[in-house]
Amino acid sequence: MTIRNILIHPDPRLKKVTDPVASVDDNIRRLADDMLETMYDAPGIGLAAPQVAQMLRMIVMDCAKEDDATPEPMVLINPQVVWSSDARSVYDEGCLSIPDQYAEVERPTEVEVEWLNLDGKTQREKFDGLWATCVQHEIDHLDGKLFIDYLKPLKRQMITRKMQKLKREMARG
Ligand code: K1U
Ligand code: ZN
Repeated sequence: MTIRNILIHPDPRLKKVTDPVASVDDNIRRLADDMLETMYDAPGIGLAAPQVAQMLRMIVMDCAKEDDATPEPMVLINPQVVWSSDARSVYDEGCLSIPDQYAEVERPTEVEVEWLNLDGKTQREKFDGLWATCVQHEIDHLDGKLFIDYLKPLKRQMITRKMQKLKREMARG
């Protein structure tokens, strides 16, 4: 397993709509292992393939809360929201591609999602709480959408400028 480099906003790859996974093979299973390791190392509760420069519809998540909780890693290939609740909830979201920046985003409280698992079998599950927020945030990544796209333009610009500065500093080493 390898810890992959996480792209930092702004990056054109984070704005692209990604391609469906054509077949669930060993390359995809290796990528899933690497994405989970990268997510746990960051640390984060989710990660989408384009964040590690793989332009595929694939996400990983583990929103098991407490520090000593049993890990609940999930890999979702070609995930699709098939139902959303009318009820909406607000969560102070972060993003591994926008480090140290948080903002309130409103999304459906519950969603039902269909996806392929690592055996290529179709799965369907209803998510609520942090899992629902996270799965919607990750599926947005597959459509080139970031949580800052839900914010007012001025706030979005402010965060983008901070990230441009951070990337200049990182490049200087
Ligand atoms: O997609 C990502 O960039 C990962 C992101 C997922 C996410 C966080 C909050 C709301 C929705 C989606 C993160 O994991 S940011 C880091 C984070 O939230 C966290 C890190 C360590 C412990 C607990 C949370
Ligand atoms: Zn993110």
